[in-house]
Amino acid sequence: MYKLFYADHSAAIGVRVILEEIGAPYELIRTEIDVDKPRSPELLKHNPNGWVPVLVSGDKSIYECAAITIYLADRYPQAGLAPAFDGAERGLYLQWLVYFSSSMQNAYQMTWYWERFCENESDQASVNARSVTRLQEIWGVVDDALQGKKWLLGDQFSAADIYMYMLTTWLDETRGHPSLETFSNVARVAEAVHARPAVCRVYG
Ligand SMILES: N[C@@H](CCC(=O)N[C@@H](CS)C(=O)NCC(=O)O)C(=O)O
Repeated sequence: MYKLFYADHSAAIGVRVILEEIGAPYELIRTEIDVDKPRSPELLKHNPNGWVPVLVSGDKSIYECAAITIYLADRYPQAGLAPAFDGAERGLYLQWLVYFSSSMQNAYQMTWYWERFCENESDQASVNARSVTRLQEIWGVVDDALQGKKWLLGDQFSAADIYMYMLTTWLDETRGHPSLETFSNVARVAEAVHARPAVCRVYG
């Protein structure tokens, strides 16, 4: 039985979808992640950064959404969420997961956690504005790459599509973010991911 440190709408939701896809039993540990609230000692024991997701398996735990995704998809190859180690699209699969977890998530963090990107509160507007332009640039790269493709890896669905779907749900026009419809290829793939039973069970 896996345990997943979890908060609604957070990066932990993508890992939850992966667990649903592979059909592994898991327990959610609902976790406080508000910037102004203290972190539980239990969370800090597994992740000193104080963020989710953290996946606990026996006496081992892992944090970082992309790392957990790679770990689970490789551990359950029958779920068909990752190209094999020697598969033609293995490199592209890893590329997208790392790009999402580094460039894309950082661009979002500049909206939600702007104080981590500047010394002075007076710079908040500048950091937030750069978050918006980075999201435009990065989603534009993803959208171009999806031109003429069914999924990120072409004909093969993978955990990278699930990760991408999660990231689309964070676009928030009230924060000035571009709308999902701006990126028609991304919107098309996101709709197809949303139709999967495992995604419906988690997102409703
Ligand atoms: N790089 C980490 C980032 C995870 C992350 O930003 N989690 C957010 C929720 S989406 C969180 O727990 N934030 C609380 C905090 O950073 O203090 C990952 O990909 O797992």
